[in-house]
Amino acid sequence: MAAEQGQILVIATAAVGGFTLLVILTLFFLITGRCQWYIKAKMKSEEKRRNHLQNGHLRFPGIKTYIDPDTYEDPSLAVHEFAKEIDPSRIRIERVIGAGEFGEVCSGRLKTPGKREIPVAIKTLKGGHMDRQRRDFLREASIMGQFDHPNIIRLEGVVTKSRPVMIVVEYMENGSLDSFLRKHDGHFTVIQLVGMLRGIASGMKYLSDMGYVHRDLAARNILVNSNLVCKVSDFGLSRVLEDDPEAAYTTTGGKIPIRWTAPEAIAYRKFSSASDAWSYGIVMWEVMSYGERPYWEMSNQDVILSIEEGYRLPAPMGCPASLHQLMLHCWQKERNHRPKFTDIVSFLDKLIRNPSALHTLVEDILV
Ligand code: ACK
Repeated sequence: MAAEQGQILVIATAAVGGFTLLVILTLFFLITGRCQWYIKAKMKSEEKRRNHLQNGHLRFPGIKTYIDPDTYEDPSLAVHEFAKEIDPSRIRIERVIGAGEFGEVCSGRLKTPGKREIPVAIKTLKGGHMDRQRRDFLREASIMGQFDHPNIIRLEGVVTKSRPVMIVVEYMENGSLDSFLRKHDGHFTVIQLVGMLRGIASGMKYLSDMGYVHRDLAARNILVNSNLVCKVSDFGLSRVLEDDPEAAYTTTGGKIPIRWTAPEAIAYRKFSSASDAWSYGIVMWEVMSYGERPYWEMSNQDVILSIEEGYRLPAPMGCPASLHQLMLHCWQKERNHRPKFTDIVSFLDKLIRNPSALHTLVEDILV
């Protein structure tokens, strides 16, 4: 009997011991497993955070946002993050095509890594420049290099490791839109002009989606290629305005191209995609009038006063009423009432698909 009891005791002790060990082991695996899961999850979220933060800049997956190169402590880091360094032996300069604030603009050829040669425009920084000039010059490349759109001028790369410092961009056979239109006064169909405007609006939609405000949208800052494709160019924030002969100093000390600029941007420097939409309306007027000067020979002060009193540019000769309506929409005093670039693109797309809507001219309504 005693022996039986002893046996039961041993079995019971062993069972309790075994069960306890099982519980301990289960707990141990659960805890270490959870720890590992927790560590893995933490690492993943850290990796995600690192992906969102590039060089201290917040990035969101799927939404590409523009990074102001001036937020880099060392601006040369910005240019190398956004622009490829080109070996100058790959560049063949052919001729001078113009003058920029920093030096000559040339046309030439760039040998691509596949050995094909492509036509390019080359902006050079003239010798004897200050560090500040070099930084301002390269700022444009740091901005352009962030964009990838058929209606934005494409950056091929930069030369910074040898002299002269250069910015190499795609070649646009027909040059600036304003002089191109003046040279070909009356030569295009309304549909061709609307096609050009559609391209510019599409480029501007891309820029506004990226959070980039151009501030100097004007026909002189649009380039045209041999297929009549228009591309937005001239990036560089304040530098653009320094460089623009149209930009005048305001009473608040800024330099602003008055005729192209929204009233709130002139009055208190409130630049936004909505002020770019005002400028877009002026570009529409320039295009439909084949490069006429907005407000003709009126002085800047008279332009400001007239706009304040409610005056708006009339429709250019032969301009469809629907396009003048769109211009007036872009020139609303209240900036939130102006169309977004996405609305402008869809409106122009509809006109292109249904050109009969372009037959009514403003002159027809007035008689
Ligand atoms: O009106 P344009 O012929 O076009 O004269 C000016 C000049 O250089 C000074 O800016 C021309 N230009 C600028 N960038 C380019 C480019 N990517 N392709 C062709 N021409 C250009 C501009």
